[in-house]
Amino acid sequence: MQNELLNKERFMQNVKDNLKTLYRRNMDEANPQQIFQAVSYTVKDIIIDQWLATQKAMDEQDPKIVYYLSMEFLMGRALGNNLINIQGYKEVEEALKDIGFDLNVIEDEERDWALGNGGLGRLAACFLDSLATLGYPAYGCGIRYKYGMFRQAIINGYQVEWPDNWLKNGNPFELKRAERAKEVKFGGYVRWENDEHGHSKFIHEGYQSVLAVPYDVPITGYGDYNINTLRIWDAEPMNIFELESFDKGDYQKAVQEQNLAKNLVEVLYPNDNHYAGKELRLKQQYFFVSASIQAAIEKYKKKHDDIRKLYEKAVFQLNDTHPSVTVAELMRILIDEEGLPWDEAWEVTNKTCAYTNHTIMAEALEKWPIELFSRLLPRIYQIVEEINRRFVLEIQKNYPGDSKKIEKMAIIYDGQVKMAHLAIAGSFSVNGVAHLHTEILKKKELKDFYEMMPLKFNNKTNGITQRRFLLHGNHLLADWISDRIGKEWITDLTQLSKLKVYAEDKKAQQEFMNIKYKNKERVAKYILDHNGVSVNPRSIFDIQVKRLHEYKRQLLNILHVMHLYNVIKEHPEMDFYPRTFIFGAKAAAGYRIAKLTIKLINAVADVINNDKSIQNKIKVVFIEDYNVSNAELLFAAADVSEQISTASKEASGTGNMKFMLNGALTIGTLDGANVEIVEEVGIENAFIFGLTADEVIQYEQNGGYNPMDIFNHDQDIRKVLMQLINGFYTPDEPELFRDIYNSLLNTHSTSRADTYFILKDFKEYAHAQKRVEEHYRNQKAWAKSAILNTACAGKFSSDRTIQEYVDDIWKLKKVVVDLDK
Ligand code: 26Q
Repeated sequence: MQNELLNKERFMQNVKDNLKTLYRRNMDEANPQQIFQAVSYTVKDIIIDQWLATQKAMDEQDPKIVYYLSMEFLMGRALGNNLINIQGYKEVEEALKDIGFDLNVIEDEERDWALGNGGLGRLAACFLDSLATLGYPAYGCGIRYKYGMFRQAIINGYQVEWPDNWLKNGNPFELKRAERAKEVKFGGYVRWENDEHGHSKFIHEGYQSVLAVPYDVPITGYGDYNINTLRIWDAEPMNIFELESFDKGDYQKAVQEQNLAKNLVEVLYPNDNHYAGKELRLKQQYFFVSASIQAAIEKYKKKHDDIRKLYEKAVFQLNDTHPSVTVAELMRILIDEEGLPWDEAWEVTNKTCAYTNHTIMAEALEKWPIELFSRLLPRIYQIVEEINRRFVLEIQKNYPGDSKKIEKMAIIYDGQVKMAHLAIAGSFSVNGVAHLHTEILKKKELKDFYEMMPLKFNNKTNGITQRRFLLHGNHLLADWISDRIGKEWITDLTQLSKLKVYAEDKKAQQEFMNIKYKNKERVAKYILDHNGVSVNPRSIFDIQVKRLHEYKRQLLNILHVMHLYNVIKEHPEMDFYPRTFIFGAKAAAGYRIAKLTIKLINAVADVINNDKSIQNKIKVVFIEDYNVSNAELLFAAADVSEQISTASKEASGTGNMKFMLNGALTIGTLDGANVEIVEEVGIENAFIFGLTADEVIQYEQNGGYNPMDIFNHDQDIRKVLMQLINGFYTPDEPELFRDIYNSLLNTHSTSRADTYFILKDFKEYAHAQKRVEEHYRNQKAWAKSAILNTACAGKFSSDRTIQEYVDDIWKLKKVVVDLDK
């Protein structure tokens, strides 16, 4: 085995022992789930030693630690990833094969850890992987939701949500750390009191408490022995005994505290890029922030007595505004518990917190009503008020007499607490997640803040981990690459540029396309098993997988499919390269138009897939329950990557990078990181279309455009749009898609028509799709472009992103772990 800690015989012996201990079974009696559990415990055993060694090294070296605070960690599955990282995947695969088990099947026994919605949550997971691989000391801090992202079923074409009871079979990799529990307080009131020295002191009374109990999960890095920790918090009632003792009097409170603990971590909010001002959500935020900050300070104080130097040993990175109550919670602890005066506390806070912005969508901005915020977190609210008072003074000093600035920048305004403003005021760094996104923040969304504090602003273009999205998800391509350029790419993705010399090599092109074909066969089988639809792996696999959102424009994609279908029906003789359009998307449970779009995709799929007359030229497939695990398969099998958001709306995107890495060509707008993808691979190896971000912003400033002009003049578009309301796809319910039709053509009280410029971009999109087809017909040209996409993906490793965070923001040093110590 490559990992000297792994010995095949010993490994299998441990699996056998674990089977006995856990299930009283022998190998030949065990089912796949039991094997999964036994193998996972065996892997955990190996990891534990390295984890201990890392802890020991951290203790001795006392490094600065980054605490990555995030409401979401979309981890996917752990087993395969851990095997990859400890470099034992192939060996364990063989060992299991010897006893008649397929590792792939065993891996499928693990439920996805779906503790996140989409991009932001998956980014956090990639960052943990890179931090561990690079050897930087880090904690991921989050919530151990009992139910993660809902499981999606498609019934009669509609999305149906099922609870994700991911912990049902237990979680072999987690470790409960009851001894590290922390108390978190909600509600009540605050009063003043003088202490023995006559100093006034805050007393918080009448509150409800919950006990935050951490579960630690080991985060393996590739190859190295450094194991970091993901710490996710569960909630338990503080005073479990009080319920039984009626004489204590406060029976009511005890019941309330029980309920609070039960509800707090019950479920992940399934909104992506959309803020819903739910009280429980704010409770979740404060709950995990307070527990995490308390734990970090406790750790610091074990070794250091001067709390004013906290920033030398800790940095809190806020993953969007969701944990931005950190700023106030840290102030509370520094002032109320550590006794610092305000100014000193503020300096410490400001040197310890950093904020990442992930969106410019106005509807995603978190604003909490003062009433709710102050009732739930009375002391925290007082502190936010004081932060705001001082911040407003600062604004006035910079812009004397300019009341507009205060209106736009204040933290508390118009009855609301603006979390982004709190995060910016309290942080030393504010970053966007792709070059274009950061520029838009500086020039538009956060212009006033940028002008007042330009030095805080910086860009960190997102990245992805090649260990999961190539090495694990695409074994064939990974091996092919290693055969050509060695294995260094696994920890240095820029090495991929060495593949450029193969772009025009006939044999390499053949091999590359063959691998793609095999991966397409694998997905074709998945589709046959799950959808009962047979698709041709020789057709172009054109894939759009991401959360369903109007700005991501799945609607543009399906309207274009409807158009193609019309064209093929009208011109059956026309040459048309067969195409399989694959969609995967979850819609937030309350997002009506998004759910209707899913129904539309499925209705179109039903008609087209069953129309014999078009001779399988088009197939449309909706992948049920899109998640990290089936994503890995899909990226590996894609020819075409759909990245077609309205320019300026997608902060970065990360799926775009995963497709590119696996040799898919992008059809997309100049939005988010697409801009940088094209910079790397060359515009001739992608299909770029549509309005630019500047143009979109221009239109928006002028009140939009009139989609009716397009409707009136373009018969192709008109025909497609009429099919939304004439029962073409749903004869029993001709009006079914009326709302989609209206969203494109009618101005509403809340929004103008075609807010996302779908009709405006339609023609150019259709034309770009024609270019896709022409390019694909030339297999050599396509293979060259595909190889170049992989070869030019080096920039998009999260290793690069993390190194930039370390150099510019966190200033961390690597931990050196010596296993023999
Ligand atoms: C906020 C308040 C209440 C409930 C939910 C939310 C909420 C939850 C999730 C708001 C936003 C999100 C998720 C946002 C997100 O995933 N943004 C994406 O982040 C990626 C990583 O930076 C980018 O690549 C994507 O462009 C961006 O859309």
